[in-house]
Amino acid sequence: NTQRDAFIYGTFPNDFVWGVATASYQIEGAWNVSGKGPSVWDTFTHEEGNIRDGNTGDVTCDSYHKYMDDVMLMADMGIPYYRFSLSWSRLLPDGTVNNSNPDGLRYYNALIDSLLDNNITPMVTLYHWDLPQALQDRGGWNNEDSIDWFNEYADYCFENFGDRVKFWITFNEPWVFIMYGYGDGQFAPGLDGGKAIRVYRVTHNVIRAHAHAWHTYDEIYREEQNGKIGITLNSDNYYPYNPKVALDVEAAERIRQFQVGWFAHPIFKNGDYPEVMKTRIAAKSEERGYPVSRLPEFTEEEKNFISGTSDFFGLNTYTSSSVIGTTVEANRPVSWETDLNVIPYKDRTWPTSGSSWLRPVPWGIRQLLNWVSSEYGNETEIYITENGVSTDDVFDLNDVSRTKYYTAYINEVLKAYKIDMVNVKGYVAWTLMDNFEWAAGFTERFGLHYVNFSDPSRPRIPKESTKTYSKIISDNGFPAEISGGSKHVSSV
Ligand code: GBH
Repeated sequence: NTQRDAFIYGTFPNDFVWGVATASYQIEGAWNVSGKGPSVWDTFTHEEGNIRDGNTGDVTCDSYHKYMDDVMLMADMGIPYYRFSLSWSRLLPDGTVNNSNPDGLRYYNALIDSLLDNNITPMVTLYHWDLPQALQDRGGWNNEDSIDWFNEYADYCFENFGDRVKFWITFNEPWVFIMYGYGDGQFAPGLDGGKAIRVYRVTHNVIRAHAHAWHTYDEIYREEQNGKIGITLNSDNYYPYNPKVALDVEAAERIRQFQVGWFAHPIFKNGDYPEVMKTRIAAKSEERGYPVSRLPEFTEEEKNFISGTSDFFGLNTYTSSSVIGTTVEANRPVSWETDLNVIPYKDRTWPTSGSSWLRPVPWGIRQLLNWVSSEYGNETEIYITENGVSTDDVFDLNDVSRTKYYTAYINEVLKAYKIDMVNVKGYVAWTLMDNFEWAAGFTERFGLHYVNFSDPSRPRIPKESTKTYSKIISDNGFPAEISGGSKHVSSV
């Protein structure tokens, strides 16, 4: 079932952060104008066969030209925070600070200023997957120099925007762009055959790049700018298929460690990978005749440098998955999956959405919040930096499934906060408007606003769910009914 405990009434703390999110490549368009350099996503979408409907982000929502419309949509909804990402190659066309693009600076300055004029607080992601192509040509995240490239770019952003931006996210979902981009090639830069070795090396660089940028902020900017900086990780709520079977319980914990712990254990704990990854990958490497473990090692100095480098835990989550444990070793080529060795299982009774991987399971977000809190300590502030649902109906203004999804999921976040005392500080909905959904192109719609991609002026129209989400925000949750007052939709 998808509903465990009954709907509850109650509100979030007064300083709870409410927002909507987008990402540069998914909304900006203007891929080659005003001095922008190409990113790996420009290259990837321009190559035939990579995107479901053959589409690209060349124009998408055209937010490069229409950002004022976006700000107005949020103002109309009463949205207090806007999470967006910066296009690295719009700011630094060849990826380096040797060549900066004044129009890129002007664009983000104008966006940030109009947000602030409308009382919307920016939350800025530095990296939402669109690496400058010029850096990919030098090996991208597989090159250790990427640690310095990212640090210089981050420094440039803190310096130019940090007077007004007080909430920074270094990386959005590193697991996704590493596994899909450098593992099997479904996402840019489209490299396959990397799941045995490359994904581990790339992660090793990305974690150090994250830590380096955090230290730069901490040492050079924090005192004057007074903001927060952290990382956003993604996970389904993985839980044991049968909670009474020890093998399943272990399998669920193992996949959480392999997906979330891979990044979070070093960053939030002791600077090092989870024990279960170290042991299993070493053993399986030896078994298959590798001279050393495929999982690289951090030096003691690096461990000290990495641990404690996130001011909050950014969490993106959309769905749940159960997992079945097994002792049979998979007889497939060595990979992250065979190192992990669990059998994922999706409950077919759950409702569907516009995306095959996404089935709404509201209680999953509460379970996952509880796991993050107990694993990384309840002093760790958690921000849900993405949560939302898609439809495959591209023109769905009366989006009942989305209205239900937000109501039910946010109510589960409220349970985590009020009943379980989880330290959850904010909730950001994905997404402000329909946009370029990566390899799915424009076939899956996650927006609170409909966008007509056939109309050159890219009009945005609010869907029904905007009203629901606006009301939750202005109520700061689900206040108890006052007699004669308005009644909340609680039928989920
Ligand atoms: C997030 O990724 C992203 O941060 C955001 O940009 C994106 O628009 C949003 O969620 C919605 O997808 O096609 O079966 O191989 C969420 C993690 C990873 C989930 C890739 C879908 C592809 C599954 N996503 N995955 S499949």
